[in-house]
Amino acid sequence: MKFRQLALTAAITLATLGAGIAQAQDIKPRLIRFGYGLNEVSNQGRAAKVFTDEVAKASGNKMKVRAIGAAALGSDVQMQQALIGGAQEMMVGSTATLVGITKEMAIWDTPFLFNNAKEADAVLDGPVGQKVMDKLQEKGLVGLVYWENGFRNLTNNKRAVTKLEDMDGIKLRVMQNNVFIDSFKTLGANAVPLPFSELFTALETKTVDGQENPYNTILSSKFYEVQKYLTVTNHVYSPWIVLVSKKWWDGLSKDEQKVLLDAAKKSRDFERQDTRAEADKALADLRSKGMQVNELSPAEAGRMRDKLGAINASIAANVGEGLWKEVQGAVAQARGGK
Ligand code: KDG
Repeated sequence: MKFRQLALTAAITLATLGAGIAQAQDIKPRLIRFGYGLNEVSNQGRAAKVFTDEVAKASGNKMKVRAIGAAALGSDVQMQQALIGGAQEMMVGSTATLVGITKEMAIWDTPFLFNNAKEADAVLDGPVGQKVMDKLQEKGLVGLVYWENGFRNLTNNKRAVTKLEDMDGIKLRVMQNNVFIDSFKTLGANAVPLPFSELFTALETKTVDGQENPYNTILSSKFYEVQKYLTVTNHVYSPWIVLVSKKWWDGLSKDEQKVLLDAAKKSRDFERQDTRAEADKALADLRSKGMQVNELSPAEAGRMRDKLGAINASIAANVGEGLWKEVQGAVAQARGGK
């Protein structure tokens, strides 16, 4: 009799344990790989952590984000392809590297489009920013929000750039994007398109002489170790964009999609605040690390603006006159015009 009782008890225990594991497996969290290109200790890395925490909190840990930085999952372009194929769930990267997928993204590369962050936020978060973002869906990507990469400035190892002629012959790495290639060719540089993940090595081995990025990136990517001169140009405002694989997104419930969108918006607000706070002190940090910093004189800045204005017509032709005019109108409205 005793043996039968023992056997029955063991059977009930195993069944309960099995049900427990099965139940635990039923609520196994949905894993989300979120790739990005900068170091973990950067504005991009800090905002990715905020996104990770917000998703866990809002989903009751049913959705788990693994934020993977330093281009460990690939360059922007490689991650974009992984999202389109469904091999990776999410990423954040530059809108400029999306132009091979959605040509309208090139509108955000227009030199001197925005004068300040207020204008950028108003246009990117407004109807036309959403319209450009929605264009991605037909190519297998879902854009959630824009983050701030920031206003871009010039660094190089050849000479201080105090006038346009100083750009002549500088081998300048640019993003893989025709607007950036055309812009710096127009300014007299030898534009060399390279993925961000290859940039530090290219500078270190003198494959290229210089590059252009916001202060935050110059600091967090330690470009000051391999770059001597920094010229303040603020020649273009660069957005980042948080992207989801549409293949994967379409398989989520509406509640799960809402969790991701709400978390993305919270990460955007944090990222902009964090990036701007860091940018305010980054220039002083770069000086303290030995970079020789100069600002273009108003006359030379005006010459650069005039020279770069020449490529606006090709941008408008590429993205479509309608979108060009709509964005210009949104900028004018944000600037307080009509
Ligand atoms: O993930 C890093 C990329 O977004 C990169 O585009 C940043 O501004 C950048 C650059 O110069 O490539």
